[in-house]
Amino acid sequence: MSGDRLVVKLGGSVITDKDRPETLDGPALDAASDAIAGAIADDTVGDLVIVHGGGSFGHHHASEHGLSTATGTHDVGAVMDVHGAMTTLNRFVLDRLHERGVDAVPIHPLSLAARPEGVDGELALPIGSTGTLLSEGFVPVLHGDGIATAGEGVSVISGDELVVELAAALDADRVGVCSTVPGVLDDGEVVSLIEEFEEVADVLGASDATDVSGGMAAKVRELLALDAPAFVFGPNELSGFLRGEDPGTRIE
Ligand code: IP8
Repeated sequence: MSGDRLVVKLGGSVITDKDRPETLDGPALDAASDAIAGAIADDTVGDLVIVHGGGSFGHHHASEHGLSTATGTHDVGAVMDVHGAMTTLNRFVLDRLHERGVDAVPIHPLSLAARPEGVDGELALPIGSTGTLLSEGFVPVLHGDGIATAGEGVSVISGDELVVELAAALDADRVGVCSTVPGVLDDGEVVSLIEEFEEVADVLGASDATDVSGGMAAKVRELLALDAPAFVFGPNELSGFLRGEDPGTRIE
């Protein structure tokens, strides 16, 4: 057993059909759940925290209501649309993991996190529940969500930002971002290592479907800020990452 502490993001575009509102990609979620359950059963993972993105659940509702990481709302209906869709998706993820014997427990960021100084201020994310669940042998599963934001009501927090915050606060050994692409691409080729944002600024295009939190460029920026190495890889590589391989693009 590697004993590594891992934080893994399942991209919303991986586990949902991002172009059709509130549509799960069942086979993709099954495959990701198989990879996670298999690695846990084989004892190749130490501690594991999972974060999933919004895909066609959160992003669809956030964009309908004009919500993003920079713009919030005081409309409780809008808050519930976004949060409700994300808890529905979270439930799907939990169910598939439970079916495979993974002791996954939900943590909903709307109930936990805040931006007490507004959209540009620090993220306040208490990690006592995540850390304690981890040490008690559970697999915490967080997700992109609404977040209480001073001056804005409720804005959006992306799974990527949660991954970065959790990895730093929980002293993760490795971070994995499972995306629809096999890594950060330059002219169709996977960039093997990124150490500076400027190295890849030109090749990081905008996301191709509704994404209110910034696509690949924002992901890379946030992952560069971490001490632990981060890897961006495609769905087929999830199992390898969980078993200690270094797939896709390494960001550090
Ligand atoms: O898909 C955003 O999370 P992401 C979640 O990780 C919402 O950017 C609520 C749109």
